Amino acid sequence: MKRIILSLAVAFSFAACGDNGKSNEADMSQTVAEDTTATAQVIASESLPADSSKTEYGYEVVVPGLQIAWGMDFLPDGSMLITEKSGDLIHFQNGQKQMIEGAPEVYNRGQGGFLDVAVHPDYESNGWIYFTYSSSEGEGEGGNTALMRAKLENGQLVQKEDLYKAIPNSTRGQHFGSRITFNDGYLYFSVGDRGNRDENPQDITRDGGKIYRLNPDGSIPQDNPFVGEENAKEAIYSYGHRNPQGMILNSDTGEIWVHEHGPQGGDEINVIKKGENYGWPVVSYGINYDNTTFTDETSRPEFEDPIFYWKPSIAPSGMLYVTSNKYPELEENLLVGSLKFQYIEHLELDGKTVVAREKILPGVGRLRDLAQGPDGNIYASIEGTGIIRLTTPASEEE
Ligand SMILES: [Ca+2]
Repeated sequence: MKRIILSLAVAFSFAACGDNGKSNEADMSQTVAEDTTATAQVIASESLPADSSKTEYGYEVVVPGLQIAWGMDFLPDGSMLITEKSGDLIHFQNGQKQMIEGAPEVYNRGQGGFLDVAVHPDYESNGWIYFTYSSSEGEGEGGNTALMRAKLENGQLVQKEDLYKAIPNSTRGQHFGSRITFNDGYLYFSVGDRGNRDENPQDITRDGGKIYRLNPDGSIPQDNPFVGEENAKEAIYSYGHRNPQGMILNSDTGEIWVHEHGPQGGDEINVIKKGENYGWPVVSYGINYDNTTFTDETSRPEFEDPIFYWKPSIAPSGMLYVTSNKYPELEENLLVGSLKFQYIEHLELDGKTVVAREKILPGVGRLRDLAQGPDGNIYASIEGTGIIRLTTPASEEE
């Protein structure tokens, strides 16, 4: 279901008319008439208190004995690929964990390490598996986020291809991103601002604080928004992000959505649009974690507003757009993991508007990732516990 709502960006444009002289009412009405993809209004979590879930969800531990399983995805046979942040790549098949040989060497520092894994949607015909991880390849001390693809044969990664490496390397431990998602034949992945918010997110000639779009072989789509711009990183699809650690294809709208781990009170959900700037750190709903402020502005006409932000922050990690009919109340809704409050947040959607929130499995542990298996079940990665399957009273009777 799609609804067209006058966006707050337009409202702010009106407010800003007198200041920048660039806008006038005629231009604005033009914008409203043409912009049929206007984003929904900005919803604050404060306006939607999260209740306990209506359904009494439970869980079963499916893969025990993991530390920080940062990413997971499924092969068509239902077996699971799992990254351990410290560097292990695990194939979980028929109840057994098998270490995959030949995993990339990771720079395991702070928030960096082995990050996401994603199986190509046409895996059965092409066999490609994609990974993001922090890598020390290239010049300079430290590391930055890299994207690789490879095939899995006899418990080993083969035909490894380095597709992207963000530069420069940095010894800072913050904000590597990273998630991988496919849409419409393209691969999208995220790199956080690497703890350098003043230089990276607003500069398209630098990596960091970006969503990237590539062809699955790593080449740059010629209709990427900054192709041909001087010194631009042509893989960039959108910019002005902080640390996106959740990314999904909303299969209802056909859009890539990300959440980004924000400053204190500034975690956001953004609908990704080609070439747009999401404002970090010029605008934000948050403040620094030491309670000092860095901006008084929450929105500007030239930036894309989030559709939702959390205040207080939940420290989001992992996101899932549920398409399975095994969980009727979750279908076509979002699930987001909370590292800080240790539960799964269910965000009920009406189009692009979050209309309700609830807490699933409160106290379960620090959530890293969420995924839906080919069996239609929902899985979550919990630090120190492993991979769990979300159950309902109905599924437990089966
Ligand atoms: Ca933003």
